[in-house]
Amino acid sequence: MTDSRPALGVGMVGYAFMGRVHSQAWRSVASVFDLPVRPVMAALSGRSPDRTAEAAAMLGWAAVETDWKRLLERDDVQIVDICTPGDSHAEIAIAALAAGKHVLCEKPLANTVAEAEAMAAAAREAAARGVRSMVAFNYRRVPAIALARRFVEEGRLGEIRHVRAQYLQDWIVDPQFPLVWRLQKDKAGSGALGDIGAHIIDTAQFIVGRSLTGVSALTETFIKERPLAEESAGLAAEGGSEMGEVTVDDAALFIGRFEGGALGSFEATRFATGRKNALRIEVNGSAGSLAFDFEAMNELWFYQADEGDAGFRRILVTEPDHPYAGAWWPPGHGLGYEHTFVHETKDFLEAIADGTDPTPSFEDGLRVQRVLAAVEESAAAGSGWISV
Ligand code: 4PW
Repeated sequence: MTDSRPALGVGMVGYAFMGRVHSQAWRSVASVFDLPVRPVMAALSGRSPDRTAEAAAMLGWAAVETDWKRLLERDDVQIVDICTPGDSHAEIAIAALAAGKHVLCEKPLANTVAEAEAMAAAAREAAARGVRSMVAFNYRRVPAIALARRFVEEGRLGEIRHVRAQYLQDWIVDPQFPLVWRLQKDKAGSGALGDIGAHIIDTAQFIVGRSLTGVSALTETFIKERPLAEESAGLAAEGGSEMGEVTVDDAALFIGRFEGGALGSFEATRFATGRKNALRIEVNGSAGSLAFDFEAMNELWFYQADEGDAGFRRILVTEPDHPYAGAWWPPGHGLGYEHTFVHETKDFLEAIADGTDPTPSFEDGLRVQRVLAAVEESAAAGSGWISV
């Protein structure tokens, strides 16, 4: 049987960790969700012909390009999916939008505010032509986080007073772990701050529906030099004997104030020994609280003051009426990291089909970028208050 839904061709740039997980999403989204369109994995772009061809065969891409600009010339590509380090996001995204391609771009949106501003301006101009763009803050699409957002929107937490967010990892605790691109400012923009701090900034602003207005921050680079990387894939790598300078933060901590007066505390670190991917957020409001930890991603903890002293109760976010969950398995059969990307591509494809602007938009990505810049400025100035 053939799928009669109109096809939208995807051209993806990059095939490392994010490229693999995005590929998995493009492969499965139309078989899980009843979409008005179906994605076709038209072409994968990477610099090395052999390695790109090998990745394309394994991940399910029909063709290979060794220059991303070729994707923009292809008639079978309507969507460009950017899975490269931040130093190339602006150039690729702006060119793709100008060529009339819808763009999905990995986070953080860019390496600098100036790049993010140019991307947001290009996205606004493209939207007027019906060309859509979205930044890949995938954690918004964790069912429990989307449910948390729903609870805040429904007013179940009352007035929001506190947001406590952490993103804790430990994959570079070993000083011998090599100097991969995520530890180089020219490629990544910043360290734990932009890579994982960006996620908690976006997640917090998404859940409470308010933006940060100012911050005071501390950053630290615990290990100043590391072996140069010989091989790297995802968050794993092999190093050689030559050393190089670490040019980004290992950890970033900051406090902030949200519009409306809520107070926030944020911690992003790759030095939380034993914590692998602990994106945690707790929100306290006048009528209740909620708490989430990605290491138990199918659960949302919820407290409602009018329930008396019952304490926090665990909601297993796998019910058919919970966000995204109904399309998958029966209640109790949980989801994983990769599903958040399936949800992201679903929402993106639906927005394209409906002719609406998907979120998080490049404007939302720019908003996060401004917070990242304010955190860096504050830390450099001895933790002084910086308005966003
Ligand atoms: O976006 C983040 C990455 O850059 C991820 O969600 C986790 O942290 C896994 O790798 C890094």
